Amino acid sequence: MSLMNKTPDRRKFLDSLEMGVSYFSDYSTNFNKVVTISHNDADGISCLLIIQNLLYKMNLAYDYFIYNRSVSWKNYLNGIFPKRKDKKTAYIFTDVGSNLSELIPIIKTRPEYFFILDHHEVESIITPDEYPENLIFINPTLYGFDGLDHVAGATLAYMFAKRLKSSIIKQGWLTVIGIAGDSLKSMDKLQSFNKEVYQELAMEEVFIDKEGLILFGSMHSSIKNGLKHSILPFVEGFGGETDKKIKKSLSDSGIDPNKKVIDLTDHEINKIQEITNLNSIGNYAVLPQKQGLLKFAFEHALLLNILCFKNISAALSVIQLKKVTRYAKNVYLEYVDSLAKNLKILSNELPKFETEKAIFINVKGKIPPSNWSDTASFCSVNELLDPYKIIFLGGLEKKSQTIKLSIRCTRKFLEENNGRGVNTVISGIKEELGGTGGGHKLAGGIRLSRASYKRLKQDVDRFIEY
Ligand SMILES: [Mn+2]
Repeated sequence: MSLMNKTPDRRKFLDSLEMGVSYFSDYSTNFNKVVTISHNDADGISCLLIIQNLLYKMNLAYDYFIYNRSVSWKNYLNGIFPKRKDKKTAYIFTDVGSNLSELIPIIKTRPEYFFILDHHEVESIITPDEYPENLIFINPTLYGFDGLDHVAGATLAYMFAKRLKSSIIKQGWLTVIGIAGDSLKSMDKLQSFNKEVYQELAMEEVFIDKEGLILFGSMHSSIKNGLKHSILPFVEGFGGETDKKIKKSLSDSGIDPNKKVIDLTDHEINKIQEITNLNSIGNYAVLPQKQGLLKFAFEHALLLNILCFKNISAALSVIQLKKVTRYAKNVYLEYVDSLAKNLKILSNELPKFETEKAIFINVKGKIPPSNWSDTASFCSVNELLDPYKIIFLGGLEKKSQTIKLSIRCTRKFLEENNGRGVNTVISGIKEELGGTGGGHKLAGGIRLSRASYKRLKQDVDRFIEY
């Protein structure tokens, strides 16, 4: 079953949103406390702050937790629920909570109300008329919207909050961070609710929408660093190269290597396009109340995503700061520097095993395992390899003696394969070859024994075509 070809039903989705909003509004006078549970990424943290601002405006006491999906919902919530059941507490889940086959059995046994605002595809065959009465489930993917292209978690949280307190518009910059973090494209390419909310917030001047050369990952920096550290697009021939080489190319074309990316003139941009084959003019969001790296929505979101894995409390603090800390900035620079270098390695020197539908890349010893997943993701969004093939990137993991693979495909691949994406392929592999793993349409991962890996390589097209 593919939701991709379904035309979104806007009316039905908005009805369900309004219904959820009026439930929350009606019951809120009975709530002593509202607990938000959100996802550990930029979008999730943006959602959390939007909801906390809402609860503050509604004079409701609040608390929060971050869920990183490393344990089951049952184990996670057991650690959160108080011993004494309290009807007067409500729970709001944002950017998580669509795993209904796990959640509904838990929610059924609880006296509290649960509001779930999520944009991930629903993992359950339970139909809405079977939801327990204390669950209010708002998810645009149920009505044919695409959770990646049409509506970010923060867009949904904002639409919910704005209907309860319209002054939440002032915190709309949080929504822009969520959108930038989840959509991985320039802002002129937004669609549906993401686009509508983005335009509304630009009109309200809570952020500034600008057009220019897109070098995401390094919009805050000089053109020299921009070409070197841009991860979207990755600039072949410049990304991950030495300063000396980049400076020379720029100087030879009469461009000051130290000029800021955002200050480049049209003439200079043209020159850069000539020497790089870059074709990335687009729109980006600037947050005027912030400074340096944090001024730029994509870079701000990327920093949050990096910190969510390294140091979650630093992520929660950075989003509330005007200026980036030295610690966070160093973490960020180290990240984009190594990611750009990895993308360079990937786009030229590595041996690949290719079939009609798949590309296997063994990066063991070339790229550290902690970077495999992000390298695979940005390899895919940048289409560094054939976009009509699935990428299997990984190698032997020493401690487990298993083959660990990050698996990615592009939108183009999905269109060619009737919406059969990474998660479907992983399910098929697990069924026949064993192993552990999972994912969504565009991204996922699996661990296999060496013998299974060998069989997978021989038979991969069959798993993909089914
Ligand atoms: Mn999200």
